[in-house]
Amino acid sequence: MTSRVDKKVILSGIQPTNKLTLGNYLGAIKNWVRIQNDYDAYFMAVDQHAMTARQDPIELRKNTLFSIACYIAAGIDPERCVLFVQSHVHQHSQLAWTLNCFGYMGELSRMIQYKEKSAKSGTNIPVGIFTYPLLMAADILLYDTHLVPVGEDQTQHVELTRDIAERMNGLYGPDTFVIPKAHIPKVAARVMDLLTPTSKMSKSAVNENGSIFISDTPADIEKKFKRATTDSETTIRFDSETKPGVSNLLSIQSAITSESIAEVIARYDGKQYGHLKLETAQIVIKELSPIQKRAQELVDERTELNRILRIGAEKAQAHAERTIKRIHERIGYVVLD
Ligand code: AQP
Repeated sequence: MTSRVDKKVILSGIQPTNKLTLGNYLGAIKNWVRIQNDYDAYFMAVDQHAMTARQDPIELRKNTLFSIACYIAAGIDPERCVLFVQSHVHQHSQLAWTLNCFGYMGELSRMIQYKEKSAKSGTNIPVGIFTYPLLMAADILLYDTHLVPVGEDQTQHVELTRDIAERMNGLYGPDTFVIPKAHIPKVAARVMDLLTPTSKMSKSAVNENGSIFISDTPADIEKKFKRATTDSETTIRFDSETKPGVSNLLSIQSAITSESIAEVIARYDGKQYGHLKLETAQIVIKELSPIQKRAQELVDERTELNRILRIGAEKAQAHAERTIKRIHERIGYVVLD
């Protein structure tokens, strides 16, 4: 058997900005479950990243706990992986400050997400929206991460992390930081908004009817799929350019059942959009119901969840502290034994 130390380190996280969506589940969590045994895996709820937008404190706490509970309910094994909440490991902000001193204004201003998010923030743009890629770099570098599973929209941040790590390796020695790589999953499900299928399904969508939340009731899920935008044709075929709505429903089914798109389409020979919508809803309900139920039990009961979070924080802190000591020694801080 391969031990944790022989395996490559993989790290990923989701912001608990709202309730998790079917997009987070199919695009991230389901893939984490699939790969957790192949890597030394670190999975977290990145509550400090959520802070770049205003959060209701009660909701943020609730969403953070529910996120972790969903990871476990979906199949993340806290005994095998390091499962934790970002703010439980103070070394993330500690390393982020150091990286703030090595990242350049110019490279941060080129981040597409900064341009998009600052445009939404109006005139008072929090500094965190500008500097959060450095917190993300700290998240990654703290655990000597080799691979970071990310959506296409986050690859620029992994590139930035690599640039800063290489810069510091040049200054302080080649083994100061492990240079990470973006890991684009082989089965990369990209779930689109049900009402506006040209945009990705998002936790913070303006109209919640376009997003399926893991915590939605079966009745809500069915209602949302029934209202899903399709097109004026009647044939069920895959074309994300001209038929984004229908293609999204086919992709969702394929991501859950592991059938190819062609196999899903074959089941709809001679059937109508109504069948496709209803059956997609049923497949999603069947997949999410047990996760929802187990996650809610974990949150309601809390003792087990607290135990898992405490162990996760301790394991993460132990690794993070080793990295902090190494970096502090290299850059010239006084390190106490
Ligand atoms: N619609 C999606 N399809 C596939 N994957 C998705 N992910 C998010 N939405 C989809 C994946 O979930 C992980 C973490 O996402 P995040 O919440 O940290 O950030 P995000 O990508 O900005 O997600 P949201 O839902 O759009 O967040 P908000 O609304 O808070 O800005 C990533 O792996 C991402 O690819």
